[in-house]
Amino acid sequence: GLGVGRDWERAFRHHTPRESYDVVIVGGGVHGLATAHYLAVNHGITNVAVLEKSYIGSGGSGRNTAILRSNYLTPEGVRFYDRSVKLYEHLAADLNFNVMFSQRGHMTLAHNDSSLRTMHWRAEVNKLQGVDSSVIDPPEIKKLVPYLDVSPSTRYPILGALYHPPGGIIRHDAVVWGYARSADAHGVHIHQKTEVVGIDVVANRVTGVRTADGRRISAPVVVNCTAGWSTLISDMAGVAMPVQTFPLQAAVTEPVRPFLDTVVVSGTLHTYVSQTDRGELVFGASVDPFASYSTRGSLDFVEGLAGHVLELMPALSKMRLLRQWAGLCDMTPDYSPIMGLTPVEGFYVDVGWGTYGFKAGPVSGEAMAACIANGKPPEIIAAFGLDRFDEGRLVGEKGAAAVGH
Ligand code: PYC
Repeated sequence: GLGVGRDWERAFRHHTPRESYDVVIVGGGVHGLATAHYLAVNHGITNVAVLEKSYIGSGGSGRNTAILRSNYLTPEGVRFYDRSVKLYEHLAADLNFNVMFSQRGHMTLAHNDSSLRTMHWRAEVNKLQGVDSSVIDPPEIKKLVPYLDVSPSTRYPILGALYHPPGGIIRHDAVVWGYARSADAHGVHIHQKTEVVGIDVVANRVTGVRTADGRRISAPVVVNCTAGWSTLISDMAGVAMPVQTFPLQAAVTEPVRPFLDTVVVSGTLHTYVSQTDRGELVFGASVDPFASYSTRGSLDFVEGLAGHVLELMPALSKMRLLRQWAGLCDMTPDYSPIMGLTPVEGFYVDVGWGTYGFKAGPVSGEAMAACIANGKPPEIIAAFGLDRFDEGRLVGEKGAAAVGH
């Protein structure tokens, strides 16, 4: 049995880096790989390198809780994430790779009048953008998630929920591998263990990058698709980003019989939970309360998480946690991303994802590829430019966060 798979073809090839590429993408997560895929497939731009300092998907793409949704608060955000859900819906067919998207529904609980008001607000904005969301009451919630304690005697009684049927979960690693395989098949070079340590800029124009192994790779276009390190990479090009980096922790239990068909989120109790196809419960919370680059788990996090989860679903008290981990979230002042051109010609950014990055992978790749090919941001990301911070055009998306930050 151990020999099975030994002769499988590699999903993507190893190449010696060229001396120059038309486009260098920094960061081999879902954003970088999707950008490479859509550059090749939608625009015929294939002389592209993706440089990843570790292994592909080793950052936020492999550390998130795999939740997809488009039930945001601003019209710009709803349109953007809806396009991502639509791309995810046919991604398995587009990539010929099973990404296991399960549109099982997404429910955000309201435990007080002000969050119920926000749920109504989001539902109305969603409907106006053609996205399926509505506010449901405790008996409907109980029908969808029988294990939830909806009684009025809890510390934070459940008053209602924003219910979003198109939301769900996906196999996040498969999304990374599928985009990598497709980009590679179209001629893109993926270089793992290739850390960018410098970006060359001459007369306000990008000319290439330098790597930790001493190479200089020239390119007229460099795209920052990193998370966690986005400020450090942008600083190399002399572009300051209004971003602060915080760890976000998550944990997974032992597998049990399927009983939870819906993604459940509680902002008040700072937690979200879903059940994977293998039967494990995946939990997350809000970002850690201090800026840091640590990706270690903490006891403080699991203690708080366990207490909050048991307030929602007391029947889980005997379940054992198997693993915990953390990823890095680049928070912007308005909780919307920073995408598109920068003051340095040829230097593009796709950063500032906070806790929303994984679900935006496909639409970001599609939009960044169009931005690079046409030299200007497509309409769907026009609101997310870096210049909005100078011009006071913020896109406040904090109200759509799964949990408080
Ligand atoms: O925004 O859905 C979300 C989310 C889940 C985990 C982190 N963010």
